[in-house]
Amino acid sequence: MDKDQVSAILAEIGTLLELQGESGFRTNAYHNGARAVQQLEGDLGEVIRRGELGDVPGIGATLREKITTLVTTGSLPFYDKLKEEIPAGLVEMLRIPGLGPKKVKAIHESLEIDTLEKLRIACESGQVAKLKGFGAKTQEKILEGLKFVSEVGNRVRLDQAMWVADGIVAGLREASGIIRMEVCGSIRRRKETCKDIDLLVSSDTPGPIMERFVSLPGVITVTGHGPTKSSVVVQRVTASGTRITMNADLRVVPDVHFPFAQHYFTGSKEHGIAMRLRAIKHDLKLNEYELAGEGHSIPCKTEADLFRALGLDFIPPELREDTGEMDAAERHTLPKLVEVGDIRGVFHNHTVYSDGANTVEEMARAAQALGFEYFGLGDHSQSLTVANGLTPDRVRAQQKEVDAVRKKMKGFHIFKGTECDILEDGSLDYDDDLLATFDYVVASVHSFFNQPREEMTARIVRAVRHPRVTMLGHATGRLLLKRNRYHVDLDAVLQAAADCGTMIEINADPHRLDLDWVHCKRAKALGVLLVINPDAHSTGGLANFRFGVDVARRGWLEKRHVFNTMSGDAVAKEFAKRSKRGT
Ligand code: DGT
Ligand code: CA
Ligand code: ZN
Repeated sequence: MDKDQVSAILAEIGTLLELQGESGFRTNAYHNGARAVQQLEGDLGEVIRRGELGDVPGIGATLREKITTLVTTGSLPFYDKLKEEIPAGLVEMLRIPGLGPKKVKAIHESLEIDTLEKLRIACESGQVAKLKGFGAKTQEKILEGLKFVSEVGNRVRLDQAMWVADGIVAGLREASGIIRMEVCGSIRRRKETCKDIDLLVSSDTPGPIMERFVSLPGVITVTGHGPTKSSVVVQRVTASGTRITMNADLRVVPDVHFPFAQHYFTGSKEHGIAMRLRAIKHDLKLNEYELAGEGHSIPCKTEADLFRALGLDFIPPELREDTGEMDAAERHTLPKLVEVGDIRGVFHNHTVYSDGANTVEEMARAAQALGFEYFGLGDHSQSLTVANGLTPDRVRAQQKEVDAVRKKMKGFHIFKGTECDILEDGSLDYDDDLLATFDYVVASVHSFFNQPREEMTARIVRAVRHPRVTMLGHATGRLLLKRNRYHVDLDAVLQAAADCGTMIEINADPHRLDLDWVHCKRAKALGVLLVINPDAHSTGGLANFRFGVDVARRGWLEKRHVFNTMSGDAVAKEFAKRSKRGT
Protein backbone atom coordinates (compact mmCIF):
# COMPACT_ATOMS: atom_id res chain seq x y z
CA MET A 1 0.00 0.00 0.00
CA ASP A 2 1.55 3.32 -1.04
CA LYS A 3 1.43 6.83 0.46
CA ASP A 4 -1.52 7.90 -1.64
CA GLN A 5 -3.66 4.98 -0.61
CA VAL A 6 -2.77 5.25 3.06
CA SER A 7 -3.47 8.97 2.92
CA ALA A 8 -6.87 8.35 1.31
CA ILE A 9 -7.84 5.89 4.03
CA LEU A 10 -6.76 8.22 6.83
CA ALA A 11 -8.77 11.09 5.34
CA GLU A 12 -11.77 8.80 4.96
CA ILE A 13 -11.49 7.70 8.59
CA GLY A 14 -11.43 11.37 9.60
CA THR A 15 -14.63 11.98 7.64
CA LEU A 16 -16.36 8.86 8.97
CA LEU A 17 -15.48 9.83 12.53
CA GLU A 18 -16.89 13.31 11.92
CA LEU A 19 -20.11 11.70 10.75
CA GLN A 20 -20.15 9.76 13.99
CA GLY A 21 -19.87 13.00 15.93
CA GLU A 22 -16.29 12.57 17.13
CA SER A 23 -14.49 15.61 18.50
CA GLY A 24 -12.68 17.91 16.09
CA PHE A 25 -9.49 17.12 17.93
CA ARG A 26 -9.65 13.44 17.05
CA THR A 27 -10.95 13.86 13.50
CA ASN A 28 -8.41 16.56 12.67
CA ALA A 29 -5.66 14.19 13.76
CA TYR A 30 -6.66 11.90 10.88
CA HIS A 31 -7.00 14.69 8.33
CA ASN A 32 -3.65 16.15 9.33
CA GLY A 33 -2.13 12.69 9.31
CA ALA A 34 -3.48 12.14 5.78
CA ARG A 35 -1.76 15.31 4.60
CA ALA A 36 1.45 14.45 6.41
CA VAL A 37 1.59 11.03 4.76
CA GLN A 38 0.83 12.45 1.33
CA GLN A 39 3.65 14.96 1.65
CA LEU A 40 6.15 12.54 3.13
CA GLU A 41 9.48 12.34 1.30
CA GLY A 42 10.59 8.87 0.32
CA ASP A 43 9.00 5.46 0.57
CA LEU A 44 6.49 4.96 3.38
CA GLY A 45 7.40 1.31 3.92
CA GLU A 46 11.05 2.35 4.29
CA VAL A 47 10.18 5.03 6.83
CA ILE A 48 8.26 2.47 8.90
CA ARG A 49 11.05 -0.12 8.70
CA ARG A 50 13.53 2.44 9.93
CA GLY A 51 11.16 3.22 12.80
CA GLU A 52 11.00 6.90 11.81
CA LEU A 53 7.26 7.29 11.37
CA GLY A 54 6.88 8.83 14.83
CA ASP A 55 9.34 11.58 13.89
CA VAL A 56 7.03 12.87 11.17
CA PRO A 57 5.23 16.03 12.31
CA GLY A 58 1.47 15.45 12.35
CA ILE A 59 1.68 11.73 13.11
CA GLY A 60 1.09 10.79 16.75
CA ALA A 61 1.18 7.40 18.47
CA THR A 62 -2.34 6.28 17.47
CA LEU A 63 -1.83 7.12 13.84
CA ARG A 64 1.61 5.57 13.83
CA GLU A 65 0.13 2.27 14.95
CA LYS A 66 -2.73 2.40 12.42
CA ILE A 67 -0.49 3.36 9.50
CA THR A 68 1.92 0.58 10.38
CA THR A 69 -0.91 -1.97 10.43
CA LEU A 70 -2.18 -0.68 7.08
CA VAL A 71 1.18 -0.80 5.38
CA THR A 72 2.34 -4.11 6.81
CA THR A 73 -0.95 -6.06 6.55
CA GLY A 74 -2.74 -4.21 3.76
CA SER A 75 -5.87 -3.63 5.81
CA LEU A 76 -7.13 -2.05 9.03
CA PRO A 77 -10.00 -3.63 11.01
CA PHE A 78 -10.82 -0.29 12.68
CA TYR A 79 -11.45 1.24 9.23
CA ASP A 80 -13.46 -1.72 7.95
CA LYS A 81 -15.69 -1.56 11.01
CA LEU A 82 -16.30 2.17 10.58
CA LYS A 83 -17.28 1.66 6.96
CA GLU A 84 -19.78 -0.97 8.00
CA GLU A 85 -21.32 1.22 10.67
CA ILE A 86 -21.85 4.34 8.58
CA PRO A 87 -24.25 4.31 5.61
CA ALA A 88 -22.56 5.27 2.35
CA GLY A 89 -25.38 7.73 1.65
CA LEU A 90 -24.12 9.95 4.44
CA VAL A 91 -20.72 10.27 2.79
CA GLU A 92 -22.47 11.10 -0.48
CA MET A 93 -24.41 13.88 1.24
CA LEU A 94 -21.10 15.59 1.92
CA ARG A 95 -20.91 16.34 -1.80
CA ILE A 96 -23.66 18.90 -1.36
CA PRO A 97 -22.11 22.36 -1.00
CA GLY A 98 -22.67 23.67 2.52
CA LEU A 99 -23.53 20.31 4.08
CA GLY A 100 -20.81 19.39 6.54
CA PRO A 101 -20.58 16.29 8.72
CA LYS A 102 -22.43 17.92 11.65
CA LYS A 103 -25.49 18.75 9.57
CA VAL A 104 -25.47 15.38 7.83
CA LYS A 105 -25.34 13.65 11.20
CA ALA A 106 -28.26 15.73 12.47
CA ILE A 107 -30.34 14.94 9.39
CA HIS A 108 -29.55 11.26 9.69
CA GLU A 109 -30.35 11.04 13.38
CA SER A 110 -33.55 13.03 13.45
CA LEU A 111 -35.10 11.98 10.14
CA GLU A 112 -33.45 8.59 9.53
CA ILE A 113 -32.28 9.79 6.14
CA ASP A 114 -29.43 7.81 4.61
CA THR A 115 -29.63 8.47 0.86
CA LEU A 116 -29.67 11.54 -1.40
CA GLU A 117 -33.11 10.57 -2.66
CA LYS A 118 -34.59 10.45 0.83
CA LEU A 119 -32.98 13.80 1.54
CA ARG A 120 -34.61 15.36 -1.50
CA ILE A 121 -38.03 14.05 -0.50
CA ALA A 122 -37.61 15.34 3.05
CA CYS A 123 -36.60 18.80 1.78
CA GLU A 124 -39.53 18.95 -0.62
CA SER A 125 -41.96 18.08 2.14
CA GLY A 126 -40.47 20.74 4.40
CA GLN A 127 -39.20 18.37 7.10
CA VAL A 128 -35.61 19.55 6.94
CA ALA A 129 -36.54 23.17 7.54
CA LYS A 130 -38.13 22.21 10.85
CA LEU A 131 -34.94 20.69 12.24
CA LYS A 132 -33.16 22.66 14.91
CA GLY A 133 -30.47 24.85 13.36
CA PHE A 134 -31.72 24.42 9.79
CA GLY A 135 -34.63 26.62 8.65
CA ALA A 136 -36.20 27.32 5.28
CA LYS A 137 -33.12 28.99 3.81
CA THR A 138 -30.86 26.04 4.55
CA GLN A 139 -33.44 23.64 3.17
CA GLU A 140 -33.60 25.66 -0.03
CA LYS A 141 -29.81 25.58 -0.26
CA ILE A 142 -29.74 21.83 0.18
CA LEU A 143 -32.28 21.40 -2.62
CA GLU A 144 -30.17 23.61 -4.87
CA GLY A 145 -27.13 21.60 -3.87
CA LEU A 146 -28.87 18.34 -4.73
CA LYS A 147 -29.66 19.74 -8.14
CA PHE A 148 -26.07 20.92 -8.57
CA VAL A 149 -24.76 17.49 -7.64
CA SER A 150 -27.01 15.82 -10.19
CA GLU A 151 -26.11 18.29 -12.96
CA VAL A 152 -22.61 19.80 -13.07
CA GLY A 153 -21.76 18.43 -9.67
CA ASN A 154 -20.64 15.21 -11.16
CA ARG A 155 -18.19 16.71 -13.61
CA VAL A 156 -14.80 17.46 -12.17
CA ARG A 157 -11.73 19.32 -13.40
CA LEU A 158 -9.17 17.33 -15.39
CA ASP A 159 -6.43 17.75 -12.78
CA GLN A 160 -8.70 16.35 -10.07
CA ALA A 161 -9.95 13.52 -12.27
CA MET A 162 -6.39 12.60 -13.18
CA TRP A 163 -5.37 12.60 -9.54
CA VAL A 164 -8.23 10.31 -8.54
CA ALA A 165 -7.60 8.07 -11.57
CA ASP A 166 -3.88 7.83 -10.79
CA GLY A 167 -4.77 6.70 -7.28
CA ILE A 168 -7.03 3.97 -8.63
CA VAL A 169 -4.43 2.82 -11.14
CA ALA A 170 -1.78 2.64 -8.41
CA GLY A 171 -4.13 0.65 -6.20
CA LEU A 172 -5.12 -1.74 -8.97
CA ARG A 173 -1.53 -2.38 -9.99
CA GLU A 174 -1.16 -4.49 -6.90
CA ALA A 175 -3.70 -6.99 -8.23
CA SER A 176 -2.12 -9.85 -10.14
CA GLY A 177 -3.02 -10.87 -13.67
CA ILE A 178 -3.14 -7.42 -15.30
CA ILE A 179 -1.72 -7.52 -18.81
CA ARG A 180 -2.51 -3.98 -19.99
CA MET A 181 -4.23 -1.09 -18.24
CA GLU A 182 -5.32 2.32 -19.54
CA VAL A 183 -7.44 5.21 -18.30
CA CYS A 184 -9.69 5.90 -21.31
CA GLY A 185 -12.58 8.32 -21.89
CA SER A 186 -12.32 12.10 -21.59
CA ILE A 187 -9.35 11.83 -19.24
CA ARG A 188 -7.25 10.19 -21.93
CA ARG A 189 -8.42 12.82 -24.42
CA ARG A 190 -7.47 15.48 -21.83
CA LYS A 191 -10.80 17.24 -21.87
CA GLU A 192 -10.81 20.12 -19.38
CA THR A 193 -13.59 18.57 -17.27
CA CYS A 194 -14.54 14.92 -16.94
CA LYS A 195 -17.71 13.13 -15.91
CA ASP A 196 -16.20 9.87 -14.76
CA ILE A 197 -13.22 7.55 -14.89
CA ASP A 198 -13.31 4.92 -17.64
CA LEU A 199 -10.71 2.35 -16.77
CA LEU A 200 -9.77 -0.56 -19.03
CA VAL A 201 -7.71 -3.61 -18.15
CA SER A 202 -6.87 -6.74 -20.09
CA SER A 203 -6.50 -10.01 -18.23
CA ASP A 204 -7.32 -13.69 -18.34
CA THR A 205 -8.36 -13.65 -14.68
CA PRO A 206 -10.70 -10.70 -14.07
CA GLY A 207 -12.09 -11.95 -10.74
CA PRO A 208 -9.37 -10.77 -8.33
CA ILE A 209 -8.93 -7.51 -10.26
CA MET A 210 -12.63 -6.71 -9.86
CA GLU A 211 -12.46 -7.67 -6.19
CA ARG A 212 -9.56 -5.30 -5.68
CA PHE A 213 -11.30 -2.49 -7.61
CA VAL A 214 -14.50 -2.50 -5.54
CA SER A 215 -12.56 -2.48 -2.28
CA LEU A 216 -10.00 0.20 -3.11
CA PRO A 217 -9.48 2.95 -0.52
CA GLY A 218 -11.87 5.81 -1.15
CA VAL A 219 -14.61 3.63 -2.66
CA ILE A 220 -17.80 4.75 -0.92
CA THR A 221 -20.42 2.91 -2.97
CA VAL A 222 -20.31 -0.11 -5.26
CA THR A 223 -22.97 0.41 -7.91
CA GLY A 224 -22.12 -2.67 -9.95
CA HIS A 225 -19.88 -5.69 -9.52
CA GLY A 226 -19.76 -8.15 -12.38
CA PRO A 227 -17.23 -10.39 -14.14
CA THR A 228 -16.42 -7.93 -16.94
CA LYS A 229 -17.61 -4.58 -15.62
CA SER A 230 -17.80 -2.97 -12.20
CA SER A 231 -18.79 0.54 -11.18
CA VAL A 232 -18.03 2.44 -8.01
CA VAL A 233 -18.25 5.90 -6.49
CA VAL A 234 -14.89 7.07 -5.14
CA GLN A 235 -14.26 9.96 -2.84
CA ARG A 236 -10.83 11.41 -2.17
CA VAL A 237 -9.70 14.43 -0.18
CA THR A 238 -6.77 16.44 -1.58
CA ALA A 239 -3.90 17.83 0.46
CA SER A 240 -5.67 21.18 0.53
CA GLY A 241 -8.86 19.59 1.91
CA THR A 242 -10.99 19.54 -1.26
CA ARG A 243 -13.33 16.58 -1.44
CA ILE A 244 -13.59 15.00 -4.91
CA THR A 245 -16.33 12.48 -5.64
CA MET A 246 -16.44 10.61 -8.94
CA ASN A 247 -17.92 7.57 -10.58
CA ALA A 248 -15.42 5.07 -11.91
CA ASP A 249 -16.06 2.13 -14.23
CA LEU A 250 -13.66 -0.74 -14.72
CA ARG A 251 -13.92 -3.06 -17.68
CA VAL A 252 -11.76 -6.16 -17.93
CA VAL A 253 -11.38 -7.73 -21.37
CA PRO A 254 -9.27 -10.52 -22.91
CA ASP A 255 -6.03 -9.06 -24.26
CA VAL A 256 -6.97 -9.70 -27.91
CA HIS A 257 -9.85 -7.23 -27.48
CA PHE A 258 -7.76 -4.58 -25.75
CA PRO A 259 -6.92 -2.26 -28.69
CA PHE A 260 -10.53 -2.24 -29.87
CA ALA A 261 -11.93 -1.61 -26.38
CA GLN A 262 -9.24 0.99 -25.76
CA HIS A 263 -10.22 2.85 -28.90
CA TYR A 264 -13.94 2.52 -28.24
CA PHE A 265 -13.84 3.72 -24.64
CA THR A 266 -11.39 6.53 -25.35
CA GLY A 267 -13.99 8.11 -27.58
CA SER A 268 -15.10 10.64 -28.29
CA LYS A 269 -18.38 9.08 -29.21
CA GLU A 270 -18.40 11.17 -32.41
CA HIS A 271 -14.91 10.03 -33.37
CA GLY A 272 -15.92 6.43 -32.64
CA ILE A 273 -18.93 6.68 -34.92
CA ALA A 274 -16.85 8.23 -37.71
CA MET A 275 -14.37 5.35 -37.40
CA ARG A 276 -17.14 2.79 -37.58
CA LEU A 277 -18.49 4.41 -40.75
CA ARG A 278 -15.03 4.31 -42.24
CA ALA A 279 -14.78 0.60 -41.42
CA ILE A 280 -18.08 0.01 -43.19
CA LYS A 281 -16.70 1.74 -46.29
CA HIS A 282 -13.88 -0.82 -46.21
CA ASP A 283 -16.51 -3.59 -45.93
CA LEU A 284 -15.47 -4.15 -42.35
CA LYS A 285 -17.23 -4.04 -39.02
CA LEU A 286 -15.67 -2.21 -36.07
CA ASN A 287 -16.86 -2.50 -32.48
CA GLU A 288 -15.30 -2.67 -29.01
CA TYR A 289 -14.28 -6.31 -29.58
CA GLU A 290 -12.84 -6.52 -33.07
CA LEU A 291 -12.37 -5.29 -36.59
CA ALA A 292 -13.85 -7.94 -38.79
CA GLY A 293 -14.74 -8.73 -42.38
CA GLU A 294 -16.90 -11.48 -43.77
CA GLY A 295 -15.88 -14.56 -41.78
CA HIS A 296 -12.51 -13.24 -40.60
CA SER A 297 -11.17 -10.96 -37.92
CA ILE A 298 -8.27 -8.58 -38.59
CA PRO A 299 -5.65 -9.00 -35.87
CA CYS A 300 -4.51 -5.76 -34.22
CA LYS A 301 -2.08 -5.72 -31.31
CA THR A 302 -2.32 -1.97 -30.70
CA GLU A 303 -4.49 1.02 -31.54
CA ALA A 304 -1.89 1.99 -34.14
CA ASP A 305 -2.54 -1.37 -35.88
CA LEU A 306 -6.24 -0.61 -35.86
CA PHE A 307 -5.77 2.80 -37.46
CA ARG A 308 -3.36 1.31 -40.00
CA ALA A 309 -5.87 -1.39 -40.92
CA LEU A 310 -8.26 1.40 -41.87
CA GLY A 311 -5.61 3.26 -43.86
CA LEU A 312 -5.00 5.91 -41.22
CA ASP A 313 -2.01 7.30 -39.35
CA PHE A 314 -2.20 7.02 -35.57
CA ILE A 315 -4.54 9.70 -34.22
CA PRO A 316 -3.46 10.97 -30.79
CA PRO A 317 -6.35 10.74 -28.27
CA GLU A 318 -6.44 14.54 -27.86
CA LEU A 319 -7.51 14.91 -31.51
CA ARG A 320 -10.33 12.37 -31.43
CA GLU A 321 -13.24 14.80 -31.54
CA ASP A 322 -14.33 14.26 -35.14
CA THR A 323 -13.14 17.68 -36.24
CA GLY A 324 -11.10 16.64 -39.27
CA GLU A 325 -8.65 14.19 -37.72
CA MET A 326 -9.76 11.30 -39.93
CA ASP A 327 -9.12 13.21 -43.16
CA ALA A 328 -5.76 14.42 -41.93
CA ALA A 329 -4.81 10.91 -40.82
CA GLU A 330 -5.70 9.58 -44.24
CA ARG A 331 -3.70 12.24 -46.05
CA HIS A 332 -0.76 11.94 -43.63
CA THR A 333 -1.17 15.57 -42.63
CA LEU A 334 -1.82 15.18 -38.90
CA PRO A 335 0.15 17.76 -36.92
CA LYS A 336 3.22 16.66 -34.99
CA LEU A 337 1.77 17.82 -31.69
CA VAL A 338 3.71 19.93 -29.21
CA GLU A 339 4.93 17.95 -26.20
CA VAL A 340 5.59 18.68 -22.55
CA GLY A 341 9.32 18.29 -23.20
CA ASP A 342 9.24 21.04 -25.85
CA ILE A 343 8.45 23.76 -23.32
CA ARG A 344 11.64 25.60 -22.37
CA GLY A 345 10.36 28.28 -20.01
CA VAL A 346 7.26 30.03 -18.71
CA PHE A 347 5.82 33.55 -18.41
CA HIS A 348 2.99 35.07 -16.36
CA ASN A 349 3.92 34.03 -12.83
CA HIS A 350 3.23 35.75 -9.53
CA THR A 351 5.50 36.35 -6.56
CA VAL A 352 5.12 37.72 -3.04
CA TYR A 353 5.15 41.19 -4.59
CA SER A 354 1.49 40.69 -5.53
CA ASP A 355 -0.56 37.61 -4.57
CA GLY A 356 2.02 34.85 -4.97
CA ALA A 357 3.47 32.74 -2.16
CA ASN A 358 7.15 32.72 -3.15
CA THR A 359 9.94 35.19 -3.82
CA VAL A 360 11.41 36.02 -7.22
CA GLU A 361 14.45 33.87 -6.49
CA GLU A 362 12.42 30.93 -5.18
CA MET A 363 10.21 30.99 -8.27
CA ALA A 364 13.18 31.29 -10.65
CA ARG A 365 15.03 28.43 -8.96
CA ALA A 366 11.90 26.24 -9.04
CA ALA A 367 11.55 26.96 -12.76
CA GLN A 368 15.18 26.01 -13.26
CA ALA A 369 14.62 22.81 -11.29
CA LEU A 370 11.82 21.88 -13.70
CA GLY A 371 14.43 21.96 -16.45
CA PHE A 372 13.47 25.35 -17.87
CA GLU A 373 15.94 27.81 -19.41
CA TYR A 374 13.97 30.87 -18.44
CA PHE A 375 11.35 32.26 -16.12
CA GLY A 376 9.12 35.30 -16.61
CA LEU A 377 7.52 37.42 -13.93
CA GLY A 378 3.99 38.70 -14.21
CA ASP A 379 2.81 40.25 -10.98
CA HIS A 380 -0.42 42.24 -10.88
CA SER A 381 -0.55 45.95 -11.66
CA GLN A 382 -1.51 48.85 -9.41
CA SER A 383 -5.29 49.02 -9.77
CA LEU A 384 -5.75 45.41 -8.73
CA THR A 385 -5.49 46.26 -5.06
CA VAL A 386 -7.23 43.05 -3.89
CA ALA A 387 -4.28 41.14 -5.29
CA ASN A 388 -1.73 43.63 -3.95
CA GLY A 389 -0.94 45.04 -7.40
CA LEU A 390 2.40 46.84 -7.75
CA THR A 391 2.67 50.63 -7.73
CA PRO A 392 5.32 52.06 -10.08
CA ASP A 393 7.70 52.37 -7.11
CA ARG A 394 7.28 48.72 -6.24
CA VAL A 395 7.78 47.79 -9.88
CA ARG A 396 11.14 49.53 -9.76
CA ALA A 397 12.02 47.79 -6.50
CA GLN A 398 11.13 44.41 -7.97
CA GLN A 399 13.17 45.06 -11.08
CA LYS A 400 16.18 45.87 -8.90
CA GLU A 401 15.66 42.60 -7.10
CA VAL A 402 15.52 40.79 -10.43
CA ASP A 403 18.85 42.37 -11.41
CA ALA A 404 20.35 40.97 -8.21
CA VAL A 405 18.90 37.49 -8.72
CA ARG A 406 20.09 37.50 -12.34
CA LYS A 407 23.65 37.98 -11.08
CA LYS A 408 23.28 34.97 -8.79
CA MET A 409 21.76 32.75 -11.47
CA LYS A 410 24.07 33.28 -14.43
CA GLY A 411 23.08 31.31 -17.52
CA PHE A 412 19.43 31.27 -16.54
CA HIS A 413 17.16 33.95 -18.02
CA ILE A 414 14.79 35.88 -15.80
CA PHE A 415 12.46 38.08 -17.81
CA LYS A 416 10.94 41.17 -16.25
CA GLY A 417 7.24 41.21 -16.92
CA THR A 418 3.93 42.37 -15.58
CA GLU A 419 0.36 41.17 -15.72
CA CYS A 420 -1.00 44.59 -16.46
CA ASP A 421 -4.72 45.15 -16.00
CA ILE A 422 -6.80 46.14 -18.97
CA LEU A 423 -8.88 48.99 -17.55
CA GLU A 424 -12.57 49.49 -18.18
CA ASP A 425 -11.98 51.41 -21.42
CA GLY A 426 -9.25 49.15 -22.77
CA SER A 427 -6.34 51.37 -21.71
CA LEU A 428 -3.55 49.89 -19.62
CA ASP A 429 -2.90 50.23 -15.92
CA TYR A 430 0.68 51.62 -16.34
CA ASP A 431 1.90 54.46 -18.52
CA ASP A 432 4.00 53.77 -21.61
CA ASP A 433 7.27 54.78 -19.96
CA LEU A 434 6.84 52.28 -17.17
CA LEU A 435 5.65 49.61 -19.58
CA ALA A 436 8.88 50.14 -21.54
CA THR A 437 10.92 48.98 -18.52
CA PHE A 438 9.58 45.43 -18.81
CA ASP A 439 10.92 42.75 -21.14
CA TYR A 440 7.34 41.78 -21.88
CA VAL A 441 3.78 42.69 -20.91
CA VAL A 442 0.84 40.34 -20.30
CA ALA A 443 -2.42 42.28 -20.49
CA SER A 444 -5.44 40.83 -18.67
CA VAL A 445 -9.01 41.72 -17.75
CA HIS A 446 -9.65 41.45 -14.01
CA SER A 447 -12.57 43.84 -13.56
CA PHE A 448 -15.92 44.85 -15.07
CA PHE A 449 -16.60 41.27 -16.14
CA ASN A 450 -20.21 42.10 -16.92
CA GLN A 451 -19.65 44.52 -19.77
CA PRO A 452 -21.84 43.97 -22.81
CA ARG A 453 -20.21 41.95 -25.56
CA GLU A 454 -19.40 44.86 -27.88
CA GLU A 455 -17.83 46.90 -25.13
CA MET A 456 -15.78 43.99 -23.83
CA THR A 457 -14.63 43.10 -27.32
CA ALA A 458 -13.59 46.68 -28.12
CA ARG A 459 -11.85 46.91 -24.75
CA ILE A 460 -9.76 43.76 -25.26
CA VAL A 461 -9.04 44.51 -28.92
CA ARG A 462 -7.73 47.93 -27.91
CA ALA A 463 -5.33 46.31 -25.44
CA VAL A 464 -4.26 43.67 -27.95
CA ARG A 465 -3.40 46.45 -30.39
CA HIS A 466 -1.30 48.35 -27.84
CA PRO A 467 2.30 48.25 -29.08
CA ARG A 468 3.69 47.46 -25.62
CA VAL A 469 1.44 44.44 -25.10
CA THR A 470 3.31 41.21 -25.82
CA MET A 471 0.55 38.76 -24.98
CA LEU A 472 -3.09 38.69 -23.94
CA GLY A 473 -3.66 36.88 -20.63
CA HIS A 474 -6.95 35.26 -19.59
CA ALA A 475 -8.74 35.37 -22.91
CA THR A 476 -12.15 34.54 -21.40
CA GLY A 477 -12.04 34.86 -17.60
CA ARG A 478 -13.83 31.61 -17.04
CA LEU A 479 -13.49 29.49 -13.91
CA LEU A 480 -14.27 25.91 -14.85
CA LEU A 481 -17.56 24.66 -13.34
CA LYS A 482 -17.83 27.91 -11.37
CA ARG A 483 -17.93 31.04 -13.47
CA ASN A 484 -18.79 31.43 -17.11
CA ARG A 485 -16.55 33.30 -19.53
CA TYR A 486 -17.25 36.94 -20.05
CA HIS A 487 -19.10 37.96 -23.18
CA VAL A 488 -16.55 38.67 -25.87
CA ASP A 489 -16.20 38.09 -29.57
CA LEU A 490 -13.07 35.96 -29.43
CA ASP A 491 -12.80 35.78 -33.19
CA ALA A 492 -12.42 39.55 -33.33
CA VAL A 493 -9.79 39.39 -30.60
CA LEU A 494 -7.87 36.64 -32.40
CA GLN A 495 -8.05 38.59 -35.65
CA ALA A 496 -6.63 41.68 -33.92
CA ALA A 497 -3.86 39.55 -32.43
CA ALA A 498 -3.07 38.16 -35.87
CA ASP A 499 -3.01 41.68 -37.36
CA CYS A 500 -0.51 43.10 -34.93
CA GLY A 501 1.50 40.07 -33.86
CA THR A 502 0.29 39.96 -30.26
CA MET A 503 0.49 36.52 -28.70
CA ILE A 504 -2.47 34.86 -27.02
CA GLU A 505 -2.04 33.00 -23.76
CA ILE A 506 -3.18 29.47 -23.15
CA ASN A 507 -3.74 29.85 -19.43
CA ALA A 508 -2.65 26.53 -17.97
CA ASP A 509 -4.15 26.90 -14.51
CA PRO A 510 -6.42 23.82 -14.41
CA HIS A 511 -9.12 25.87 -12.65
CA ARG A 512 -9.28 28.13 -15.69
CA LEU A 513 -7.84 26.96 -19.01
CA ASP A 514 -9.24 30.25 -20.32
CA LEU A 515 -8.60 29.62 -23.99
CA ASP A 516 -10.24 26.39 -25.01
CA TRP A 517 -8.99 24.06 -27.69
CA VAL A 518 -11.57 25.21 -30.24
CA HIS A 519 -10.22 28.76 -30.13
CA CYS A 520 -6.69 27.44 -30.05
CA LYS A 521 -7.32 25.76 -33.35
CA ARG A 522 -8.78 28.94 -34.75
CA ALA A 523 -5.86 31.03 -33.52
CA LYS A 524 -3.50 28.66 -35.28
CA ALA A 525 -5.45 29.00 -38.51
CA LEU A 526 -5.17 32.80 -38.26
CA GLY A 527 -1.42 32.59 -37.71
CA VAL A 528 -1.53 33.81 -34.11
CA LEU A 529 1.40 32.78 -31.93
CA LEU A 530 0.30 31.09 -28.69
CA VAL A 531 2.08 30.96 -25.36
CA ILE A 532 1.47 28.45 -22.57
CA ASN A 533 1.42 30.26 -19.22
CA PRO A 534 1.03 28.49 -15.87
CA ASP A 535 -0.17 31.65 -14.06
CA ALA A 536 1.64 30.17 -11.06
CA HIS A 537 1.05 31.70 -7.65
CA SER A 538 3.60 29.42 -5.95
CA THR A 539 6.57 27.27 -6.92
CA GLY A 540 4.26 24.24 -7.03
CA GLY A 541 1.98 25.98 -9.54
CA LEU A 542 4.69 26.12 -12.20
CA ALA A 543 4.13 22.46 -13.07
CA ASN A 544 0.61 23.32 -14.22
CA PHE A 545 2.05 24.30 -17.59
CA ARG A 546 1.36 20.66 -18.50
CA PHE A 547 -2.36 21.27 -18.58
CA GLY A 548 -1.72 24.05 -21.09
CA VAL A 549 0.19 21.60 -23.25
CA ASP A 550 -2.91 19.37 -23.17
CA VAL A 551 -5.06 22.27 -24.43
CA ALA A 552 -2.50 23.07 -27.11
CA ARG A 553 -2.47 19.46 -28.28
CA ARG A 554 -6.27 19.37 -28.40
CA GLY A 555 -5.98 22.56 -30.46
CA TRP A 556 -3.74 20.83 -33.03
CA LEU A 557 -0.70 22.95 -32.16
CA GLU A 558 2.80 22.01 -33.12
CA LYS A 559 5.96 23.17 -31.44
CA ARG A 560 6.36 26.09 -33.84
CA HIS A 561 2.96 27.52 -32.84
CA VAL A 562 3.97 27.90 -29.20
CA PHE A 563 6.29 30.77 -28.27
CA ASN A 564 7.77 29.19 -25.16
CA THR A 565 9.22 26.28 -27.07
CA MET A 566 11.90 28.77 -28.18
CA SER A 567 15.28 28.91 -26.46
CA GLY A 568 15.97 31.52 -23.81
CA ASP A 569 18.32 33.39 -26.14
CA ALA A 570 15.76 33.43 -28.94
CA VAL A 571 13.10 34.71 -26.54
CA ALA A 572 15.44 37.48 -25.34
CA LYS A 573 16.09 38.50 -28.94
CA GLU A 574 12.39 38.53 -29.75
CA PHE A 575 11.62 40.74 -26.76
CA ALA A 576 14.41 43.14 -27.71
CA LYS A 577 13.01 43.37 -31.24
CA ARG A 578 9.50 44.05 -29.99
CA SER A 579 10.62 46.73 -27.54
CA LYS A 580 12.06 48.76 -30.45
CA ARG A 581 8.78 48.37 -32.30
CA GLY A 582 6.84 49.56 -29.27
CA THR A 583 8.02 53.16 -29.26
P1 DGT B 1 -17.25 12.43 -20.11
O1 DGT B 1 -17.25 11.17 -19.30
O2 DGT B 1 -18.58 13.07 -20.25
O3 DGT B 1 -16.24 13.40 -19.61
O4 DGT B 1 -16.79 12.02 -21.60
P2 DGT B 1 -16.41 10.57 -22.18
O5 DGT B 1 -15.98 10.77 -23.57
O6 DGT B 1 -15.45 9.89 -21.26
O7 DGT B 1 -17.81 9.82 -22.23
P3 DGT B 1 -18.39 8.55 -21.49
O8 DGT B 1 -17.74 8.32 -20.18
O9 DGT B 1 -19.87 8.69 -21.51
O10 DGT B 1 -18.03 7.34 -22.45
C1 DGT B 1 -16.69 6.90 -22.63
C2 DGT B 1 -16.47 6.54 -24.06
O11 DGT B 1 -17.26 5.40 -24.41
C3 DGT B 1 -16.90 7.60 -25.04
O12 DGT B 1 -15.92 8.60 -25.18
C4 DGT B 1 -17.10 6.78 -26.27
C5 DGT B 1 -17.66 5.49 -25.76
N1 DGT B 1 -19.14 5.53 -25.84
C6 DGT B 1 -20.02 5.71 -24.85
N2 DGT B 1 -21.29 5.67 -25.32
C7 DGT B 1 -21.18 5.45 -26.63
C8 DGT B 1 -22.13 5.32 -27.71
O13 DGT B 1 -23.34 5.38 -27.53
N3 DGT B 1 -21.62 5.11 -28.96
C9 DGT B 1 -20.28 5.04 -29.20
N4 DGT B 1 -19.83 4.85 -30.44
N5 DGT B 1 -19.38 5.18 -28.24
C10 DGT B 1 -19.82 5.37 -26.97
CA1 CA C 1 -15.93 9.36 -19.14
ZN1 ZN D 1 -2.12 36.00 -13.23
